[in-house]
Amino acid sequence: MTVDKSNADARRQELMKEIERLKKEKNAIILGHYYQRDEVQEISDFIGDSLALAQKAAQTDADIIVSCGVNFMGETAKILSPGKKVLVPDLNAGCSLADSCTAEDLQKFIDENPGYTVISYANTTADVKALTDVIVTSSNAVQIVNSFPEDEKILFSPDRNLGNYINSLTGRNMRLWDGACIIHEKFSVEKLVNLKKEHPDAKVLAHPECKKSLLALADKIGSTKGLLDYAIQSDAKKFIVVTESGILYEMKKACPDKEFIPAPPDDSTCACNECHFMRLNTLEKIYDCLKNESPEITVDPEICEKAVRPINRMLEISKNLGLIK
Ligand code: CIZ
Repeated sequence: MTVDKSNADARRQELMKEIERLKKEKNAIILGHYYQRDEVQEISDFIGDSLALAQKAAQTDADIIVSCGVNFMGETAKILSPGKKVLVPDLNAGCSLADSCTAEDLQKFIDENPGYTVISYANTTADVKALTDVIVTSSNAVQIVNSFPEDEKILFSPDRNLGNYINSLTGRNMRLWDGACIIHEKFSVEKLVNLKKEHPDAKVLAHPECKKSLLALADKIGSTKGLLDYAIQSDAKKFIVVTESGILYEMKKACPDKEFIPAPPDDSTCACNECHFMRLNTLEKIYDCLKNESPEITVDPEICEKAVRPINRMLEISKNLGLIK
């Protein structure tokens, strides 16, 4: 082992120990999204998709939540736990998709389309949630849209790829906000076709935030949790994964005997597709934010009150449909 590597390992161990100490001292928990760096997932108390994490946080009696993901995830945690302090390791962790739809612009879209029900993906800011009738996630969107009468006029924000995918499965004609996640848009069809040729025995797992041309090549389309569950239950031994490559950490942990190959983006020689914003969170920054109790995510209490309604409506519909208990 080189001196540099052993120094880095020692620092990592020291940070992990200090983070554990601060967590106990401050009655804090760490939420880690599936797209986080491996070491951030390793130190997290809960790992999951954005909504599952926010719900977990609301169920604990922790005083402090450290949300390791992107900012809208911290906001969702705050909306569901307004009495708790929500910290994020790096306030620069924005989200291209959430940021593609401001509340001001969505309000214009709503005003131009009177009489429409507004359905938004959970990957939105608190302000956008406050203008929404029902929130959906990529795991329940199809069923929730289908729970509305066939002639319901629906505006869907902010992801056009997910919106198109839902329209194709439900036969609806929802009007779509023209937003997208820069990471999921970046996957290359040509490189995926080549990868499939190299690994003909691999199943392709793709997230519905990807373009239609990529989804057409998938064996399974699903949310992060849906793809993970599919990989666990499948008899296949090899998978090509077409979503942010952080999910491979959990996939490999859950299925050590299976092989996971990240699908490459079209604009680089890099083999995997990483979200720069998600990767801003590091052990150093988690330690600093716990120590200093900053940066903190705050949401205007009035917005919190409005934004929780479409989330609760989603949970209520999901319960009625038997999707959750
Ligand atoms: O909402 C999430 O956590 C994301 C980004 C994707 C998913 O499918 O869970």
